[in-house]
Amino acid sequence: MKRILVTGAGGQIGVELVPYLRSRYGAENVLATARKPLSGPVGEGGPFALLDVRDGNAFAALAQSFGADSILHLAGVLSAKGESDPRASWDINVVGSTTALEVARECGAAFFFPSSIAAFGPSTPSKNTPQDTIQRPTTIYGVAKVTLELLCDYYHRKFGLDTRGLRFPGLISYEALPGGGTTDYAVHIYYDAVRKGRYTSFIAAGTYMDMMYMPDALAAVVQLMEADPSKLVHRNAFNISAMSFDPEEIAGSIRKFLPGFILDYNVDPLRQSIAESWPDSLDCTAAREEWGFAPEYDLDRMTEDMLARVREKEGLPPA
Ligand code: AKB
Repeated sequence: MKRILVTGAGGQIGVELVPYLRSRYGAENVLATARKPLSGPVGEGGPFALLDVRDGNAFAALAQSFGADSILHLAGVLSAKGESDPRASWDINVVGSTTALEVARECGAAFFFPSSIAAFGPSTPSKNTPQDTIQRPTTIYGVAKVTLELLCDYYHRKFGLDTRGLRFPGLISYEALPGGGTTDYAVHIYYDAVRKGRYTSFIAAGTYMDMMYMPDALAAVVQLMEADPSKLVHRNAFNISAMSFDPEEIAGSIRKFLPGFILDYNVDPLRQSIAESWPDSLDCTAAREEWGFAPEYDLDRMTEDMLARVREKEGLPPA
């Protein structure tokens, strides 16, 4: 990657990925785009442009004038939010993404997109979910992710486009809050632990989902994009995960650092049913073998860092 265009730069991943890329590839070589103006490191730390990803002409003109050799297409609507307006979710997640694929084809740019554990459904084997398996998701978000995975395969086979993707698990981070996802509880729990010493979970005890700390996710994107293309068998998206836990286990990890922490439940039926339709744990062998995926954070190491970072953000002294 030398000239990188990032869409959806104001989202949970974008606000961290853009500065990470700028520190590696040079600020001037990473063009951040979003639908709304952004302040801070993303909007002000390097080139920035307004872009609605559904506007193919504007998108192509921007990619061409910047000389993009890589398009990292992050713009999207998350799982739970998608269910409140499936049509709008489709519009952004599929129409916007097919536009992004076409722009990448016109520019001869490599194309990255974040797929998700949402690309699986209730008929997928839920434990140690294989890389290649049944994908019949029940959310509009998941249907869009499968569509994009298939399109990435198609564009690679038909046009030789350099497509690469990651099936992200729940991502835990402290720079920007996720919005409208099912795994969001695993971020909120840290904020409430620091602010109130307690958290009410909208996901039930015993519900396992794959998760990963943001520094590992950022490293994975760069590692995959820099991987030797001849080693990549999968051009749709790779299973990746660093840990799998339920609300009780993350609470247990928090109690190692905040012994009085209290967890109770007020389960949200929509997000609970989505969570139950997703895998409990992914098999990441293909990612390890094809491009060397190796996350560094386990649950306790992540918890220690998250609690410290959230305290800092809240203006509290170190514990
Ligand atoms: C969501 O919960 O919607 C996302 C995801 C797993 O794709 N975090």
